Amino acid sequence: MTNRKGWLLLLMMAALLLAACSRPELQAEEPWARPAAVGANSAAYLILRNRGKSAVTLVGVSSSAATAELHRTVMKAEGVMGMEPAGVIEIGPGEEVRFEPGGLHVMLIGVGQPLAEGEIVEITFEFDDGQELLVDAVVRQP
Ligand SMILES: [Cu+2]
Repeated sequence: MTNRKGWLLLLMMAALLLAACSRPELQAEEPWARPAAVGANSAAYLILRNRGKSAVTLVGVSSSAATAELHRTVMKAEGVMGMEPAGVIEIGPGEEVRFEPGGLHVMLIGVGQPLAEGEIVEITFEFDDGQELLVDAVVRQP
């Protein structure tokens, strides 16, 4: 192999690595968010499916619409529902994690502008390796 071919190969590998930074192995299915008035809370839901060959670890979430947190709805006491931070969420290869009413959700705390049906809420999922996944959630009734 000539030196020039070696450099070309290196450049191509660097380009491939850059392309991998957007989490192509993750599929976001049916992302949606609840309508909300200004200052009120909303929540977003979706299914995150890992089509890759290794586990990914979700560590946080952010949104341009509101302060965002990963939450889990839990039974606090007999018949009393509450919610708590979901912590770190691992998605194994071939597995899916469902964010759905009554379970995991992306809490949107104090939306900056009204979320009306049909609008789009941008949500960024953050992973432990520094990569991110941007998802557009459609505002609709449950
Ligand atoms: Cu919540």
